[in-house]
Amino acid sequence: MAILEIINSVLAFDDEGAARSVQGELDNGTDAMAILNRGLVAAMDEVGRRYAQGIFFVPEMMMAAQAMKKGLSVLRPHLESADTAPGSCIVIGTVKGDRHDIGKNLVSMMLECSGFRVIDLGTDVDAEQFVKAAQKSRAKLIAMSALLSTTLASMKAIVSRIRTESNAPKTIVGGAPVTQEFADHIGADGYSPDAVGAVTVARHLIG
Ligand code: B1M
Repeated sequence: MAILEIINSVLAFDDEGAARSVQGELDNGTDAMAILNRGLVAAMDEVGRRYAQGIFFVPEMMMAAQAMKKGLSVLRPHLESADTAPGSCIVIGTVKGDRHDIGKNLVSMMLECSGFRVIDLGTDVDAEQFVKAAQKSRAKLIAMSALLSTTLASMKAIVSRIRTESNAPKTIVGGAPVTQEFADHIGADGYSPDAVGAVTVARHLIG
């Protein structure tokens, strides 16, 4: 079962195996989103479980992330769809203090694949960097990701700062510890628990 091979390759930190098994599953005709969610994302969930249980440590998380990215690079062209082309600009980044970028990259990729122009500021991005990039590109939406409960405070501060701008761009937030309740609490305009939903919310806010 090739989906299982994808999961096992990521858990074995096998970059080439991850790429090969993703390609194998594509060749079998499996839908790219199913490969993403049931294969690569499921593997990272298991990595998180093993880290929480003390079976994996930071080096193992990094090696697994590397293998996931390799698999994602094979999948990426197959996730592209030109069904809509809103063309609006979105600035995206992982908030200050946070170096996790896999989920943010997925969101970025899905937005791009849906026709948005995306400016990706990477990780550890502070409020001024978001604001300047949005001004320069005339972005209508700023998208923020956070994976650590400790960086939720950064997200709150960044949303507050953006809201002080005249003609402030809209904001969308997400990431494992982020909830709709938290998004409402900090005054974000949108929230999605996953990358596909982020596209729907972005379309609703600025499409
Ligand atoms: Co770290 N890490 N990590 N980590 N890491 C977590 C997040 C953790 C939950 C693991 C655990 O304890 N079980 C835990 C956080 C606990 C907490 O705060 N609640 C944790 C920790 C503690 C840490 C360190 C502090 C460990 C240490 O050093 N002692 C450290 C922090 C470093 C820092 O950021 N300053 C750290 C470091 C790392 C690595 C560098 C080793 C590596 C990151 C590599 C990289 O990103 N390039 C890493 C990894 C890989 C993980 C886990 C295992 C996997 C994260 C991931 O990529 N998931 C993670 C455990 C887990 O989440 N299961 C863990 C796959 C990805 C597709 O999912 O990012 O959730 P996710 O994105 C989803 C949704 O959340 C959503 O869409 C995506 C998919 O649909 N989404 C959005 C994300 N952003 C969105 C934005 C949106 C909308 C939706 O709108 C804008």
